[in-house]
Amino acid sequence: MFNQLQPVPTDPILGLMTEYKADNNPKKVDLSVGVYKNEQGDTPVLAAVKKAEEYRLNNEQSKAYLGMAGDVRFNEAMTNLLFGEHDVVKSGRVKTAQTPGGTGSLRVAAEFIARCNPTAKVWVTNPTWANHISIFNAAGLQVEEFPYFDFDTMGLKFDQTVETLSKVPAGDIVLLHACCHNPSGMDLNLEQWQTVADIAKQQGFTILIDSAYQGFGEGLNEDAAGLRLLASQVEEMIVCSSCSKNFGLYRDRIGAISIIGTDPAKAEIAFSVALGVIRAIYSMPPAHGADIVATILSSQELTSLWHQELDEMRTRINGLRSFVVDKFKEKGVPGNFDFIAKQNGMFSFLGIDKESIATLKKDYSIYIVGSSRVNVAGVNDSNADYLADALAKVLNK
Ligand code: PLP
Ligand code: TYF
Repeated sequence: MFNQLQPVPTDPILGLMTEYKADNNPKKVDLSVGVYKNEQGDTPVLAAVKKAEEYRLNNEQSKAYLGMAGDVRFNEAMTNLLFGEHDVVKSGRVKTAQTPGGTGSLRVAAEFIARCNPTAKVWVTNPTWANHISIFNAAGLQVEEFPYFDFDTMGLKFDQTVETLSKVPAGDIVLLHACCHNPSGMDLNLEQWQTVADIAKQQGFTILIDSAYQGFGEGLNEDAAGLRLLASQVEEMIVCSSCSKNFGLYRDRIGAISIIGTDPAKAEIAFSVALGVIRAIYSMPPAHGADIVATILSSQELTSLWHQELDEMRTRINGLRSFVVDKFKEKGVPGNFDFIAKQNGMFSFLGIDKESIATLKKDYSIYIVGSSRVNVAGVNDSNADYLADALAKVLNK
């Protein structure tokens, strides 16, 4: 039965992560996978997380099953983190379930959408996180792209975004990144979010928001402003969120799916369908990550420690963005990279060709995703000169 199988290529980003680990060059630089790194190039466990884990170790009462929706304290805390004091929360129109990571949340959303409308098309930004396409295809849904990032200007092509979205029919899904767009770093401004809301109301399609970097762009509330604006204006919406980056809980696999319905009763029905999906995939999520997040968010002391640590990560990334632009200028890297300082989150495209990316890996052990996406957080004081010199040499050839 297995003999007719063909090998599946590894995820190109995670493949690079493995290659980087195996590289013995002491000068190696990892700008590939989207994991935050500090000045030392490490991804340490946050202090707030360590404290919450200590508390858990001493106070955990039971390992009995959690239930399909997961940890109710976590679900409430995540709802508040995403929506704040929003009408959809006060009116009981939003229901949240804990999921295994943002990926698990997207997978549940995909199956949920397939149950709502098996012929729904899912419209994603061109480009988007490659896993989006695999996840929706895996649920049997067709994925279509709408124009988003413009490699000529390294900005948005919003006119074309509007043109395409204006033709998307009711019954289809439009997937937007809440903030820190992966892979381009280009986000919508509030005026553009409003335009999307107007088109969604006019056309009747359903919005799905992927919020994987809340707090990494401008701040926790600022990064949720777009999704909150939409939630005020549309009747139904899905939000998939992840605690991998902002709580640094990557391998603990913790995220959430939030479903907004037209009224509390409809939200409850939709939620029951999502729980049915969860039951048939993994029955219920693992407890650890949710307990850590819930413990942090229910303690003033731990919340303020977490805010400090999140601010530190965001400030470092934003500082690095200008630092990299200046460093590239100083070292004579050909081209104008000013756009990097204007983008959000960990990622930007360098806009360099595939051959140069391959040379950077082969000759300099500098790891960049094939699309030219770099994780800015991989840069630090010790590798910036090496990186900029290598880029100048390779690109000036
Ligand atoms: N969505 C986007 C845009 C991402 O970049 C990621 C990255 O990891 C995820 C979702 C999924 O995150 P998780 O690791 O929580 O599954
Ligand atoms: O885009 C990234 O680098 C992160 C991490 O299959 C990631 O989102 C990459 C690939 C993948 C899972 C996570």
